Amino acid sequence: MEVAFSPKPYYVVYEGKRMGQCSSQCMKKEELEEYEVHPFRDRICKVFSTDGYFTFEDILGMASVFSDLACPIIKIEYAFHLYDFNEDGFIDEEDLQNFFRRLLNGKNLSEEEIVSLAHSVLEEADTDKDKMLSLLEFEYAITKSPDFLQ
Ligand SMILES: [Ca+2]
Ligand SMILES: [Ca+2]
Repeated sequence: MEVAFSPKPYYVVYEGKRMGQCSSQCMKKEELEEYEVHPFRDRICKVFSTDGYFTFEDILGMASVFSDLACPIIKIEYAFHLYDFNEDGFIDEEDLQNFFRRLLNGKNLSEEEIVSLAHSVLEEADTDKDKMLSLLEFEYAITKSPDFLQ
């Protein structure tokens, strides 16, 4: 079965309450619980599900990406979609601020620190200086610092 990355992003609205109404082919709510504490849970649901539901294929796709055996490039491409909060195909400074706000939630970082962190990451990774990270720039940055994906 083809479970490789599809470049077509899913523009679906995720409704958490629908999760419990899935048919038997869908993932049960309990099976998703390990993702509930994930700071990007809503993005994971959005990127991987179809119309807010998890079909069997969606779950296979998600499992294949989160698997240790998954090709790093596929993981990076999914991460790119997860972190592209405004879904414009690039990761800009606002996306990065969103990312750090979620990732460092509860770490008592001030808004200024988040903004400056996002700015310095963008500065470093934005090789063509257009103030946005393309998939290629993102891949390159991740490859240099694999911890970023964790
Ligand atoms: Ca974006
Ligand atoms: Ca760029």
